[in-house]
Amino acid sequence: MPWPELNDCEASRAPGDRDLVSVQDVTGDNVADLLYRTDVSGRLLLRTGKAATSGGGVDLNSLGSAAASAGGSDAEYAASGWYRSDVRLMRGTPDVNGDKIPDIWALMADGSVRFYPGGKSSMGAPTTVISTGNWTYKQALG
Ligand SMILES: [Ca+2]
Ligand SMILES: [Ca+2]
Repeated sequence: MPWPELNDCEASRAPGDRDLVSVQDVTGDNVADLLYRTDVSGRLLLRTGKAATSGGGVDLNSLGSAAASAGGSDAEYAASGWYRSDVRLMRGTPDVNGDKIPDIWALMADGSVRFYPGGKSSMGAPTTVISTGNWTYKQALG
């Protein structure tokens, strides 16, 4: 899903080069974070949310721009291999493997499906759950 609305201080980026992966607490502080893909560099980036000052939950403004986030900038969550030409479809889910950190299912360009275990600051090593070629023509994931 292209995400042209995402406000960011890096104004040189063209709209539509980002895909939302998930809005869940990745870092473990019970405040939602924003995980997204940038097709500019084929990476996953993590924007950490700030707690709302009243009423609980996340301060939505902290997810609106890198500068307003808890970390003050978007952190690299996965360093490479996440171009749209690498990972055709992906779906961030709540925790699957029992460590309380959200995970990702990914449909690769070769038609395989991988499970990526999330970490608090970086993506873990994947497990291939459906082998090459089997899901080549799937149009949606999840
Ligand atoms: Ca968090
Ligand atoms: Ca997990």
